[in-house]
Amino acid sequence: MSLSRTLIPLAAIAATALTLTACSTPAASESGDDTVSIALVRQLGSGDYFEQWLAGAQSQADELGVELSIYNAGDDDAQQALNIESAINEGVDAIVVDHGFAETVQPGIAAALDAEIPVVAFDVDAGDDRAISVTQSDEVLAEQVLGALVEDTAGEADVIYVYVAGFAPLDNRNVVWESVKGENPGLNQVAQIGVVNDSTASEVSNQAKAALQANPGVTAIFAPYDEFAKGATLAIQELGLEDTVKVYGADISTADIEVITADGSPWVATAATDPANVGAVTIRAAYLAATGAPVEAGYSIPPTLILQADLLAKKVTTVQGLTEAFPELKTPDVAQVG
Ligand code: SR1
Repeated sequence: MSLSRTLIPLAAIAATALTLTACSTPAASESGDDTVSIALVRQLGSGDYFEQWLAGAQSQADELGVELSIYNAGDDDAQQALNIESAINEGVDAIVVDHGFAETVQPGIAAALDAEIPVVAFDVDAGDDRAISVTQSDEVLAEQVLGALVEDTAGEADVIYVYVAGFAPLDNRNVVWESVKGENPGLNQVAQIGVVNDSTASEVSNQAKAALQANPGVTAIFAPYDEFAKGATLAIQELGLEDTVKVYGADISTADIEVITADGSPWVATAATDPANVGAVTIRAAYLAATGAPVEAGYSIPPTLILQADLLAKKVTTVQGLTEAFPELKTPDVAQVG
């Protein structure tokens, strides 16, 4: 498993922001170094979502003059726990824990908080009220896209569900799926598939193909993570089932938009935030905490339902175009600095 750690130097652009905040940074003032340092400890870094999220986080860090250390456990949970320890030993001003399993990250999060290092937990159950949480309103996200599934199928469909337990956002979306099934007895989950690793899309594609072949009556796949949705889409295309089976996904990227808007694509709906925006919000929350500024206990970024038909009608081809068409995807006032 890979471990990458990158130290990003202070960007010149940050000088003004640093002048305003340096004196209130406990760790920075102790060491006599004015630079605010944040460690980003990730469980996984591959895939469109995580790459875009990092781009937004990095760009926000650069803008604020933050020195961002990036630890990527590459899907190795034990490594992620060790990386939290390393971040604590590094003496950073704040730690962002990005995804991971509760049992592997909670001891490290508690240790960081005990050491008076603020922790921002993105999409992970920190298990400690002292941590600041950032989420994407997963319940709303699942409700939005499942609303489209129920509307398109009139609540009557054999459905393949893609899910891996233990990831907080997927678990939260799963609660909604269970409730939607309860409210729509005509929705029949005929198979559950799923894997999360560095090859999620291709492995889910193989699983989806097998599940589709075993269940010829399927008309919908609920795949609430874009790597899942890409895998499901590919499986349907390879089996030539685009006219009968539709994909209801989550997340968005320029590559996803290309898949959704391709001729005859079965991926008809997704519910999403702008991942780069969420990365930026997370860094701002960590910066506020690191500098002793007022910070909320948690931030929830609202998602938007994005239909294939809307993308086609609005001629959206990139995430940049998407944020122009759906300006609510930008949330500059959430965890505002200064
Ligand atoms: C493996 S968890 C994947 C999810 O994390 C983020 O919340 C994204 O929305 C993605 O769907």
